[in-house]
Amino acid sequence: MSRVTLSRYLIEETRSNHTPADLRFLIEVVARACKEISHAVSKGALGGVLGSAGSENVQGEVQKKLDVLSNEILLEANEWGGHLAGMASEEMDNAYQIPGQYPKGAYLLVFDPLDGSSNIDVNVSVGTIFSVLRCPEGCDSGCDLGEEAFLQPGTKQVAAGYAIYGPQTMLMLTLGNGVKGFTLDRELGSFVLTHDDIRVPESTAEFAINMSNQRHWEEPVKRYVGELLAGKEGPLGKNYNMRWIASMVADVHRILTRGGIFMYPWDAREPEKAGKLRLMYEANPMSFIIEQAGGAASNGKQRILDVQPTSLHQRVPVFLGSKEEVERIAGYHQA
Ligand code: AHM
Ligand code: MG
Repeated sequence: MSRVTLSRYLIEETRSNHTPADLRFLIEVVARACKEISHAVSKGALGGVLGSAGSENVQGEVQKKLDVLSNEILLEANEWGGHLAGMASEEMDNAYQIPGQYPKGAYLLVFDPLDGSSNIDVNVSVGTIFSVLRCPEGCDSGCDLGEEAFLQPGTKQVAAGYAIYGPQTMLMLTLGNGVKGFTLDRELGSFVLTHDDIRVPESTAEFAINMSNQRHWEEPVKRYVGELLAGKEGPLGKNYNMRWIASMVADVHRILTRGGIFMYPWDAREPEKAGKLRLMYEANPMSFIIEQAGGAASNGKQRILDVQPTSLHQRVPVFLGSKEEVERIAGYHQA
């Protein structure tokens, strides 16, 4: 049987009228940029790409050289093709304007160019997360694009995905009709469909959270994790295993593969911040993927995809993965 590459999959999606041709082109360009980032990540010390860039991003976090490089790769790959009205990135203060010499298109691209970047220097999986929105009417013409154009709830995403740079480089993608997984064939230079119709098991016995913050959590999270730790003897009546990679892409990828619940709750270390993870760059695209795979995603109080963003770099508590467990922790927030 012939192999289905990402390009062929996208062309078939266009033929069946599910994916407009310009969206197909956009996804192809993002995938090409991810290949380039994958290449840079894999060179490590040989490419001189490890370590800090000596700068900070808008959230006051130290930028790694690969954060900066990955951001540039995505901007350069996507600015000229005529499919975008603008871009926004976790690593940039403001929305990125498409340079005047290039045509503009109908979509907005939002990304975390290198998620989990604290893992780069220790050679643990990192990734690129992206989300595609439609540009509101009138914003794709000549005018400068403001932040407001991006402030759309996650339900408005037309596509989302992530690339994981691990033992294999993979691209996981949703166009709103399920989730497909593609593995990079390094000899061919193509992403090949290897995981059709990915489903998150409804129930699970595995959880992911940074336990070192336990004393700073709110009561519902303390209660829930306490019950998970109590195992068979506790109210949930079964033993749970724990994993925490500190790369959202890697933790979510495991959950898509074998189930589980991922949590990054609000905590009292920086009480004015709603959480650590960002709504637009991390929570929304991952929630879209997880829901499309049959899982659930909540901020404890509501479905993440329903949250109306008020600013580009907004943060949000995140509970996502197997439905049964996400519903349980959301229920504890209501109790
Ligand atoms: P980053 O986008 O700056 O890399 O931060 C996001 C990452 C997530 O990938 C991961 O889930 C989380 O931060 C880990 O945080 P912590 O180090 O607090 O456990
Ligand atoms: Mg991130």
